[in-house]
Amino acid sequence: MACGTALVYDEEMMSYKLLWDDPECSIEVPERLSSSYKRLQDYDLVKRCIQLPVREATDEEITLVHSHDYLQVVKSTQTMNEKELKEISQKYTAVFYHQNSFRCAKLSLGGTLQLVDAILTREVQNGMAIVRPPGHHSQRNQGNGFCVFNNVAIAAEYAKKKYKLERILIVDWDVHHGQGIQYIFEEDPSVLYFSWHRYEHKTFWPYLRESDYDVIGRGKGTGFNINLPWNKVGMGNADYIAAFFHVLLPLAFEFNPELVLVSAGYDSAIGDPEGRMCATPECFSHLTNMLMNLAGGKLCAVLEGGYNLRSLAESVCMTVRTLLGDPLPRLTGEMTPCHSALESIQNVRAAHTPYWKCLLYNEIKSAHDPSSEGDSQHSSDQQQNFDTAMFDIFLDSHMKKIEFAVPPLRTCAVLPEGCCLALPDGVLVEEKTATREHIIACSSSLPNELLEKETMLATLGKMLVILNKLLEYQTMNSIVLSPDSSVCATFAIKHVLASPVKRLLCINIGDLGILHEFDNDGEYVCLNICGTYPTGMSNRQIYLKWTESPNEYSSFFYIIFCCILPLAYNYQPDFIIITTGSNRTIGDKDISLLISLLQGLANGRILTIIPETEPKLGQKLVKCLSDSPGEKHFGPHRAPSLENIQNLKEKLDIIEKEWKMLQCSAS
Ligand code: Q9C
Ligand code: ZN
Repeated sequence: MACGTALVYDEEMMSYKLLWDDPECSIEVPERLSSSYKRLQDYDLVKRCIQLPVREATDEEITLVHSHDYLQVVKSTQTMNEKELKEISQKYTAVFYHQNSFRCAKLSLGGTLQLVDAILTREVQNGMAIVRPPGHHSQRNQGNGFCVFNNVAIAAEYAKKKYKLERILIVDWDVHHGQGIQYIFEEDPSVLYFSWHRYEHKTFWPYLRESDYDVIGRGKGTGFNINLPWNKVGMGNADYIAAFFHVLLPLAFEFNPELVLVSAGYDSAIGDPEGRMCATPECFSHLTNMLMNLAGGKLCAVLEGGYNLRSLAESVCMTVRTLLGDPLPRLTGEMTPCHSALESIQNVRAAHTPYWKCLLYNEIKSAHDPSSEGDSQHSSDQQQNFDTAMFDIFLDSHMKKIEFAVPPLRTCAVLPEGCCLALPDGVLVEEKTATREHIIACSSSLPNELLEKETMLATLGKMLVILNKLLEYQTMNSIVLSPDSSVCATFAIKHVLASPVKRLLCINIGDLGILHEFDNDGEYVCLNICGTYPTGMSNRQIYLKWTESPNEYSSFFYIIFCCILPLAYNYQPDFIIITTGSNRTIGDKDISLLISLLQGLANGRILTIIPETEPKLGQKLVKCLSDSPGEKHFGPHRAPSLENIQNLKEKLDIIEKEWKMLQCSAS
């Protein structure tokens, strides 16, 4: 079984640089690599990765995408003098060549292909290549935007050819449009290309009409090119996360890729002089985590841009840390996407509506007109007077506040007597139990007769031990197989609310009897997903109806991205309790996917409570919670039913005023 995270790095790729004065190219410096690597070492991340050596890419590999003529040009730069190098560079746009450019470009591409091989031969689960020159701007016949060979595009062609892959997703989170990748796959439905980019209505480099949202691919590739132009600077965490929920992820899950390639540019992070955006380094942990749930976790991140050395290094570390499976740092700040971001998101959704089943019901959405909302204009003013030193000071204090703690235990389990789950590494079965008096003291909210059952007391006793471990962050997450989910959940909710935890999120799947009577007067957020529900509902006690037909592919990803995750990210809980009850209308795989994605929140602090009569579900969830290798196979999916969508949109109408991350689709 594939496990482990690979890291590709070689300092030889620092052996080229800009030789003359050119303000347009001066930011692409060798230190981009060393400062990223140094930071990875500082955080002890390098030694936790499997280091892969780079190699030179072959002519045959380079010409998977580039012309022989262009290859000859790059080859010829090896023996040029400075004057000739400058002349040849000026034939292209925003790119510079050096005597070592060809060698480094071959290592950069070869390193990327080494990573693809390691992932697709299952030597590793995922990985990152810290390479330069970058690739996503380069085209069949030319270099462009610091890029010599198109590493990620060639990686996709290579994977198609060598491993017979039929569906590859490329996510380009660099702040520039990877027009090179777009041109290469424009007519190719086997590669889904997503790029967001600073655009400002075509006034930002590379100033292309074809970077706009309505350029969606051609011929057989129509619908497989997704452009999300940012028309303002200052986009932040909420905007990026909203773009993932409302554009990329639903389409990516419907596409069901066999491999995810990330054009991982960090000029989209805060402090970058090119991007002038505001997303903090932790945001990249969350983007990475969400993509790790596609393609069975086969994710290959390849460095592109990123010119603020501090921000770049921290963001690279966040990506690698997440690939390794560490708990994610929490996102801070107001989770409200700005008006301009919502407009771009709506535009690209509308442009793709004819091509994706999950967007089919776009127009059913109640009219939400973002122009009527006066709030959430961004800090673009702050971005007008750009001052690198100011961002360094910000970043210093910001990084100090981030919690990197990894709890000593990953998963604690409470299992009934005689239950035999196959327990993966990192799972501890709780044997300690709290005293009868202690349990009773903590159960004032429960009817006494419930505590009379010996098995119930035994479960609550162990759960109490686990709850305290969770609250002290001695364990990251936990699972309880219980004789009665609703009793356990009620007990757990009370206990957590009595602790310093400020924001508790409960997600109940199926019927949970007494929980429905347990009054939630706004102390926490409770999301119920069931087949039937009461009529009353508030912003904090939410009832959603969603029914999956068994024996069919599932469409649950739809409600996850359009509702559950936006709400959860909006709320930013400190603690999550997930409970399943009887008559659930959601399958085992769907609950696994949900839990896998929710682990991005609350530092992964999740308590899962399921009925002891469901050991098969327990087995799946324990693997998912403990991050067992090879467990993230969730696809393929199907389109949601009209009935489910209608039920959902009715409810969304009520709560989207409070939960700004829900606002998404076209009116
Ligand atoms: N101030 C990459 O990030 N210069 N390439 C634009 C506008 C070109 C970026 C000048 C930027 C190229 C890989
Ligand atoms: Zn860039």
